[in-house]
Amino acid sequence: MRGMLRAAAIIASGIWVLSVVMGAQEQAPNRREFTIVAKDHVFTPNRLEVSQDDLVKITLTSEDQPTSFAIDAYRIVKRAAGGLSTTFEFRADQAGTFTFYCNLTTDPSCKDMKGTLVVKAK
Ligand SMILES: [Cu+2]
Repeated sequence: MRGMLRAAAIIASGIWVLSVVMGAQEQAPNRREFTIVAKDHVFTPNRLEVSQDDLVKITLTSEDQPTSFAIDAYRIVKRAAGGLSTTFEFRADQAGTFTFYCNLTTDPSCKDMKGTLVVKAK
């Protein structure tokens, strides 16, 4: 009797593990890629729309001055040197509308470099 219960428990836990693994596969993250060009103190595009939990890959390309891409709520600050690119990824786990901006202070126009990230709730 005890052995049968144990066998049943093992089978049940096996089914549980299988369902967790299959569930994880179903929830494989959506990947989104964007290239943002910074030129003349403007980000192009200046609006990104993704869904919550998307894996977002951004390539930030400076076409003139050094620039950066910062989103406070996501604790992201990435720099691209003048004429160069930087690539980074993050999971858009917080829904909402966020401002991304250049946090450099070397040029007064940097404070006008802004865009919007929209993360649609699941
Ligand atoms: Cu700037």
